[in-house]
Amino acid sequence: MMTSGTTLLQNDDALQAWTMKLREQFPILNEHVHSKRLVYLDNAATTQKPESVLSAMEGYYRHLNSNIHRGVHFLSEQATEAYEGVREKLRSYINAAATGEIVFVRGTTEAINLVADSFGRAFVKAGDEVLISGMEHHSNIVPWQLLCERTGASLKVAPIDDRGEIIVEEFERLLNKRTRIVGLAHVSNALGTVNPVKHLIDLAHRHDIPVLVDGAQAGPHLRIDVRDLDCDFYALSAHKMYGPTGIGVLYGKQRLLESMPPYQGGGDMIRSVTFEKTVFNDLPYKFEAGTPSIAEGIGFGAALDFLTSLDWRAVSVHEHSLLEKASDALCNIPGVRIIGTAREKAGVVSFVLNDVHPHDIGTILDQEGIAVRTGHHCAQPVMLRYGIPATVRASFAVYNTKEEIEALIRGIYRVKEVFH
Ligand code: 7TS
Repeated sequence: MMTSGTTLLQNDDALQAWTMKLREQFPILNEHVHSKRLVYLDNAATTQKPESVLSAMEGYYRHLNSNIHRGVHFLSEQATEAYEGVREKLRSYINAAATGEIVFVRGTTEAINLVADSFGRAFVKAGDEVLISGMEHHSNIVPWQLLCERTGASLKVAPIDDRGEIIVEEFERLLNKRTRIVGLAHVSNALGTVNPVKHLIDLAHRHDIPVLVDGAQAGPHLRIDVRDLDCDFYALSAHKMYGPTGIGVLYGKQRLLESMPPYQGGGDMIRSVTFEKTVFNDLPYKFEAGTPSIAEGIGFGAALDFLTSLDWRAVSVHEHSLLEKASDALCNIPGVRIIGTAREKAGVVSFVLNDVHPHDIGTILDQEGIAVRTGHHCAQPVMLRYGIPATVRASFAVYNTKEEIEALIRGIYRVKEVFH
């Protein structure tokens, strides 16, 4: 990890050694599937976890297990300190201004539902508009549809072009005085497109419209700086960032979070309760009702330490080289069509092969020990846009190797043998 990205760029052996060292931290990568060494290329669904995350979670249950924010006893104080320490780590990792802007949630899905519900109740009414893009995950579509149904607002969609890029002029055209909020993926899970979110946020802000960025797929591949982006909300899932399931974060600008009503009621989110009146707690606790996922929070902290330990120039060089190698090799296979050819991509290559159903491809690859995702990837409107029912999606993480890409390509030739 001491090797600089520039050295890696020039030296294939150094890159290989760097990756091998990283792989040692992930015990599951030694597993065998159908008697073949596991080739895990389903990282956009969830990444694998390093030893440090596993032991942080186990350590909590073995040595610290207790509820947080309520006990004066030793374990509770220690657990509270550990959990709140992660909030500060997150604040620093995404460069938020204050820990009050870091709301722990179950994941990206809950983060978006929280904003759609709470911001929606405060600011969205009949006749208003919510603007999203044509490449969103269902998590960044359905909560807004529910809001629109509830309020009589309408959902507008900025279209994407054949490459899988948002048509910026169309996006700009759809911003108007009725638009209350914009929701955009930073990176598409179905196409791999990296959206120019900073520019799109700037365009929305010219109309004073707040923007929520769905960062689920950006978290593992990009360094996120919420103040540089100037986004109003940013949503992340720990499990896509080498951390556990069941925990994620909603970043929100303090001014906005303060103006929004609570999402759920219960313990921890109150200052005082009588039957007549409840006074809510300060940020971020106002949005955190009930006992949270404590072990998972602590595991998220270990995942952030892992991410912070990486040389991000090297991550970028390595992941781009995997993506390029996979895309080039797939393009050279007769009958393969890559879905999503944006100029800026991260971590994902989606494709179809003649009229072979992606599920059949996935099943044959599985027999070779290769894990990919097949289907609509919870992005059915993207499939509709390209006139296909599904794709095969290979998605990469820092620990993947070029040998694994070669295994994938051999697997696709095996599929061709079976079907022709
Ligand atoms: N947004 C995007 C862009 C995603 O890729 C996903 C999950 C979500 C939101 C929801 O995240 P969650 O952690 O709350 O479930 N995407 C995928 C995927 O591509 N395959 O499995 C899950």
